[in-house]
Amino acid sequence: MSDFKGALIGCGFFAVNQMQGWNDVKGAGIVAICDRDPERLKIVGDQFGVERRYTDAGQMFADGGFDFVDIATTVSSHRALVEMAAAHKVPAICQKPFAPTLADAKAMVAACKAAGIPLMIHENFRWQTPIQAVRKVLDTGAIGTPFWGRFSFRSGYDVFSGQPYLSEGKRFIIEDLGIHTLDIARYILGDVTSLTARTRRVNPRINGEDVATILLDHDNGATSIVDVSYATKQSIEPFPETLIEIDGTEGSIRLSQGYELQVTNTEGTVNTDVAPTLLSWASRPWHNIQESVFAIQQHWIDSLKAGSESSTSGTDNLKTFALVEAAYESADTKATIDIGTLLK
Ligand code: NAD
Ligand code: 89V
Repeated sequence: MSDFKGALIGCGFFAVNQMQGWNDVKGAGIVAICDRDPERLKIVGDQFGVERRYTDAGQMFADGGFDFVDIATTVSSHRALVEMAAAHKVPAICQKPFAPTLADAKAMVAACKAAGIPLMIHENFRWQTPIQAVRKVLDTGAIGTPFWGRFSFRSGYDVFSGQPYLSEGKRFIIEDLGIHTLDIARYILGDVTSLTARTRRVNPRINGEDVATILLDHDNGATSIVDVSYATKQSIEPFPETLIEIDGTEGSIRLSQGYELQVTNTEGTVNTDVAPTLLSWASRPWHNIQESVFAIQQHWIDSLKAGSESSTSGTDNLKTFALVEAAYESADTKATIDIGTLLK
């Protein structure tokens, strides 16, 4: 039997990827699942052969018998469920977006700290193979010191068919997708001091913004642009690729559509294929995201074993979530937002 026993709450659209990921993770397995919708509970329970099934998370925690909980519900339930995990001293993974507000997210981090349990936000995009490849190039020093970047996700893909709730909220692309792109910008160029944003809604059938352009000032003096759109029709649909441009003092990096990585410096140009692996259970075009689900879940187990903080811990992810809050505030007020003030 696996070393670490997990319980998963929320058996919806994305949780199926997480369950597949847990099957592949070394040293862990899911022993109990919960969904308040009995139909989803049955579908996922039958597909993955999990016998312990609950419609009430409180009852599942009361029964116990697991070492960590994986919260895969939508955002409105995140705070209550993470606080429930803290009350039972059960280490927790919580899906992005962290919480409805930054104040909620701060309270969740404080509750986990007080309980002495690790909290990781399931911010998987930095774990994608092409993003890891860009990070590795920077770490070799091949392009010197980066001073400028662009992190771009422009698509016309119909995300609403799989996730209909995305068309309903007052907030859309920054909270749901831009949150990943902002996290990648932090992962690649470091923490952010201030931010300016502009948004648009192009699709008249949704409530939130579907286009955002965000200017970031990083701690190290670098400047970057995060631009995201679900209103961009192109000849070859790039979903769900994040495209990256980085300029450094000694060279440049370009991550282009089709998972092509190009590194240029005084020694010349090197092109590398950084396409993600198509896991046995994965399907295109989602395989990039699906592989990163496995990777972040393996990282969680490795971190639990080592007693080390995860890469996207609650504390770390507050700094990404603050950028989401700042982007909405900046788009509303047209002001440049100081991130340090938000994080106080
Ligand atoms: P979904 O609506 O399909 O599934 C959520 C499930 O949670 C539903 O079955 C619902 O009944 C259940 N649920 C909600 N509150 C509950 C509670 N208190 N107790 C028990 N069950 C509860 O949503 P989804 O599309 O699977 O998204 C879930 C989360 O995953 C969202 O936060 C979303 O942003 C995130 N997501 C992340 C990625 C990624 O790449 N990281 C991709 C897609 C979705
Ligand atoms: O991350 C998400 O929640 C998804 C997707 C990757 C499609 O944007 O909505």
